[in-house]
Amino acid sequence: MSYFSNVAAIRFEGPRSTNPLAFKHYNPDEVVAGKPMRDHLRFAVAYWHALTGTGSDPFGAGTAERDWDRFSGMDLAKARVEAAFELIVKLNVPYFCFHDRDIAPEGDTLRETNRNLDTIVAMIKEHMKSTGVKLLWNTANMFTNPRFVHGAGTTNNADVYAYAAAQVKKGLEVGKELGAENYVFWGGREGYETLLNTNMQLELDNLARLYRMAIDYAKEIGFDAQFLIEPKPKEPTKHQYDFDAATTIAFLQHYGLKDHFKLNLEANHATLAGHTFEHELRVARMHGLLGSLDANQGDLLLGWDTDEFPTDLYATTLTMYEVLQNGGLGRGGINFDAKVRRGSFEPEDLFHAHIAGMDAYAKGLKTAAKLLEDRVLEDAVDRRYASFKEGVGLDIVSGKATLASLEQYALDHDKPIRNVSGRQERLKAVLNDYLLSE
Ligand code: XUL
Ligand code: CO
Repeated sequence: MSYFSNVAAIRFEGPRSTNPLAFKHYNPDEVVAGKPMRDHLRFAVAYWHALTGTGSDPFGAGTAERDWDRFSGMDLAKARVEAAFELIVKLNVPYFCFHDRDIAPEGDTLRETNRNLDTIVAMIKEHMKSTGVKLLWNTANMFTNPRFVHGAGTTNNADVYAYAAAQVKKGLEVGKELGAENYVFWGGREGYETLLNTNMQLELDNLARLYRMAIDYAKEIGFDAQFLIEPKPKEPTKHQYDFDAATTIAFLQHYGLKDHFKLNLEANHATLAGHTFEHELRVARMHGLLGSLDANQGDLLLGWDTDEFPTDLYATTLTMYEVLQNGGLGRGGINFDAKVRRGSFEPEDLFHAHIAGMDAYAKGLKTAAKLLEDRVLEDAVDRRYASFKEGVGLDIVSGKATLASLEQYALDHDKPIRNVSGRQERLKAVLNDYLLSE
C-alpha cells in the first residue's frame, strides 16, 4: 500500500534542475566544511505536522487530503506509521520526531493508552530497522488532553502532576526502546494566565522536581539520550515559564540542572519572544547549551506561531553560521516543526514543503561555510573590538583595570573620543553577495 504513489524518491539534481520534486541544494554526500551535508543538517520529519496535522484552524475544519484518514483508532495509527516511513524514506531524511499522542490514540485508561503506545512502538521499531531511519527525539504531549488545563509539571493539581510524571516515565522507556538520540521537554501548558491564582514559586520548584525525576529515571534504565528543553514565550499560556533561551538557562542554573540539559531552539518561538533565531542560538552557544533545532519560520504580519516551512535564506544562513561556529549540533539535528498551509492540502505538498526547507538549510549551510572560510564577518568583528587587544582595553579584559585606574586614564586622555562606523549596511551587502554567488 502506497500513500504517495505519484511521488518517487527525491534526488539531488542541482541548482539548474527544473524538476519541482528534486533537491536543488541539498546534496547529502557533498562535503561542506569538512563533512557531508547530511551530517551537518541531520534533518528530521515532525510526525505531528506531517502525519497527524489536518489543516484545521480556529475558523474551520481540516482540509488535508490524507489517504490514511479512511481509518480510525488503532488502524489509523498503524496506517500513519506506513505513511510516515514512506514519506521519510522518499525524502531521504535520516530522522523523525514524535509526541507519544501523535503515534497512538489514548485509551479509556492509562494502562490501555500505554498498551496502544507499545503496539505502535513495536511497529515503528520494525520500520526503523528495515529502513535505517532513526529517532532524533520523542516527547510527551502534556497539553492536549483537558486534564492539563492548569499545566502538567506546573499544575495546581497533584493528581495531574502524577499523571504527567507517568507519561514522562513511559516516554523515557519508549525513547530507550527506539534508541532516541534526544528527549525533549516543551512546556506546552507550563505557564500561567494570572498571578491572582498562581503560586509561581511552587510551580517552578515542581517543574524542576519533574526534571530531576526524569534525569534519575533515565539513569536508572540506562537511557543515555541528551535531554532538551524547548523555550517558547507564549501560546498556549500567556506567560510560558521557558520564555526564551536566556530565561531557560537561568532556570537550569538556579535549580542545578545545567549539566543535564541543552536547548531545542525553534525559529518561530524565537521571533515570538522578540528575538531572531540566530540570537537564541548565540545565547545558547555561549553557554555551551546549543542542542538541537526546530526549523520553521513565522510571518512578519502575524503574531502567532504559524510554523511555516523555513524558506528565508538570510535566516537559514545566519542560523547555520551559529551552528558551524558551535562545531555542529552534536546529537541534535534540524527537525521540521513546520506545517503546510491550509490551502496546500494535497499529499504532494508535504514533499514540496520539506524540499523547500531542506534546500533552504542546505543553501544556508553552504553560504555560512563560505563566510566563515573567508572570515568575512569574523574579521569585521575582530577589527571592531580591536581596542580591547591593547592598552587600556587589554587592562579591562585582563582584569587589571579598576574604576580608579580607568578614571585616571579618562582624565589623562580627556579629548573628544572618536568612534568608528559599525558598517552595518556594508556587511549586509556582503552577505547578499555571498548568498547570490553560486
Ligand atoms: C509547539 C512546539 C512543539 C514542540 C514539541 O509550539 O514547538 O511541537 O516542538 O512538543
Ligand atoms: Co517545536
